[in-house]
Amino acid sequence: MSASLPPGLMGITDPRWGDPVQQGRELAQAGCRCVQLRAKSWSMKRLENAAHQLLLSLRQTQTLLIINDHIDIAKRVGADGVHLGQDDMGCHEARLRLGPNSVIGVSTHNLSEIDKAIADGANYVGFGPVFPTDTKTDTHLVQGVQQLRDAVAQSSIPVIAIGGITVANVQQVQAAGAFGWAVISDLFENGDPSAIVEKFSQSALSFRGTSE
Ligand code: TZP
Ligand code: MG
Repeated sequence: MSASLPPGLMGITDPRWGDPVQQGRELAQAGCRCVQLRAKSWSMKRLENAAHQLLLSLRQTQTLLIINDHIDIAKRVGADGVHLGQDDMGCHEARLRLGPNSVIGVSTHNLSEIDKAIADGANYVGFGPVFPTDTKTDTHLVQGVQQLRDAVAQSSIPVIAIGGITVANVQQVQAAGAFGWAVISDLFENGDPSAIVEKFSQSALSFRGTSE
């Protein structure tokens, strides 16, 4: 499938709050058009199985499935793309393995990582953490909104903000020019992901209304 990245919310699964397949399905049903399957502690076999099941469901709502870390799983199940950290397989090699139609995203924390991701053929960069987060403790220093603004200005490809993004602060991320926002805990920690997806959608709509 040749897919293009939708703007707005990228919902990321997390087994801390339940079954990632169910999480992905619920996000898609609620209107989230891009789901990243992330389950760091899971075996390859379990993750591949989950990716396969989730993809079948997401196809029904034309929702993109991005696989965190695992190019081979993305390729085998026919997912739309992968998200790679700085310590994962390089984007250039991933592009050779996945071909031109896959969506490849790379986590970045500074302008030189953004330049490299672009040169290596990434379709988008993740940038963050924009705000403090408890979800990923080995992550870099908090970047803040001004750094996000600089990243957006520098990047010729979409910038997806990540790290501590909530319904309460997403308008700052939108105002900084981010193409999208990748979210974990705000979606799941209060037990009603559908309601939160709806709030993120409303926020994007009202931001567009005020910025036009
Ligand atoms: N990469 C940088 S911060 C982060 C990742 C995966 C965690 C984002 O999770 P949350 O709960 O939305 O802050
Ligand atoms: Mg990774």
